[in-house]
Amino acid sequence: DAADSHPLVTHDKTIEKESPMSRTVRVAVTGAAGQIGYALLPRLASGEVFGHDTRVSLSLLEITPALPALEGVVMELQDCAFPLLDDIRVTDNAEEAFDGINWGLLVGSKPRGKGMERGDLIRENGPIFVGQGAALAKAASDVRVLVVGNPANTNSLIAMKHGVKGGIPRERFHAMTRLDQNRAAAQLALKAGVGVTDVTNMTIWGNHSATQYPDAENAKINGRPCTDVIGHVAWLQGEFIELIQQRGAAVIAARGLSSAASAANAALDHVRSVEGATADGDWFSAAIPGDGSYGIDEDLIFSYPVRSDGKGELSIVQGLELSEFSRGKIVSSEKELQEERAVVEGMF
Ligand code: NAX
Repeated sequence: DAADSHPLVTHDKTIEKESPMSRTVRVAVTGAAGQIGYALLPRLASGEVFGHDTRVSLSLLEITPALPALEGVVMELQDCAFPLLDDIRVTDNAEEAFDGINWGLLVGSKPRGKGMERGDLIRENGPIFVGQGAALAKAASDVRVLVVGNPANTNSLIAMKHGVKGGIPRERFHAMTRLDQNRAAAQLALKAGVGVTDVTNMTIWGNHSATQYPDAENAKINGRPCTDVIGHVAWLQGEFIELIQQRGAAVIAARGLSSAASAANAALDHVRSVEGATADGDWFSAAIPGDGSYGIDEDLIFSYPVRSDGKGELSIVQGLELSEFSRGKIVSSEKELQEERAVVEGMF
């Protein structure tokens, strides 16, 4: 039975089997009326993520004032007449939104206001993830959670602290660094004059912030060390890293709005990478709870090189060589995450 072989839905009571060939994955998206939501939802409903034999049921969470705008998005989703789209639930109640979900894509949060420090943003948005973590603990069990809303790593840590109280394994809480991975791979491909799929083993270490470390030393281009192919160490250690760290700001400066299409695309890549088995020898980047690997503080949601077994279980790639330069970068991102955690510790 195809439904029984799906890694995420086997034991979930909410899965409705309509025919031996069809199963339903229930996905919640928060901040669904925002700009990432707008880019994300049609693609989720199209079947490109869970496959063309999987029905998708959407559960959309917004704050009350944004519900009218969300109604418009729902109209458009209906007007796409997606063959695989089942029901669409719309609510401003997190527990209702998360009832029986298999994936929670937590996109909604408040944007950083003018002159706002990172610490202020953390304090502002933390309570959202306290409430949503608690709602997940009550309403969902066989769930995987991807936090996109910034500061994503620390928001995910908060949600995890509350989610585990309801029995959700800590490993199920992720934060998105896939956009950073994609940005880094694309820039390396441009520099080397190759296709983007020729770049593999692209790691983002640490925080989804300006301290993140895009690791060219362990990346490969057509199976060869990226450092050999590109050669230009000063560029790899300088301009390249800065380009990736500052890419979000560059998009805002150019567009007047933050990355949305690429962020939505990355969220879908993340889900796909978790669901499918990782190709031999490769890995992807995701911020996940630590396990002491590379001596990094376990009690953080930290971006690592990660592999999926195709059954939804992730593991951190072991044994990568880290130069002094790399270690320094990783430690500074770890420090930043520890400082962020200190700001929100009272919310756990
Ligand atoms: P928008 O401001 O367009 O949309 C956010 C939506 O969230 C709004 O509709 C708002 O009403 C809703 N919202 C606020 N509080 C909520 C709550 N408590 N429950 C449910 N919904 C709530 O922002 P958008 O451009 O879509 O970006 C969303 C988040 O993604 C932001 O925090 C942004 O910083 C973050 N990003 C993260 C990225 C990453 O790589 N991890 C990259 C892109 C993006 O910057």
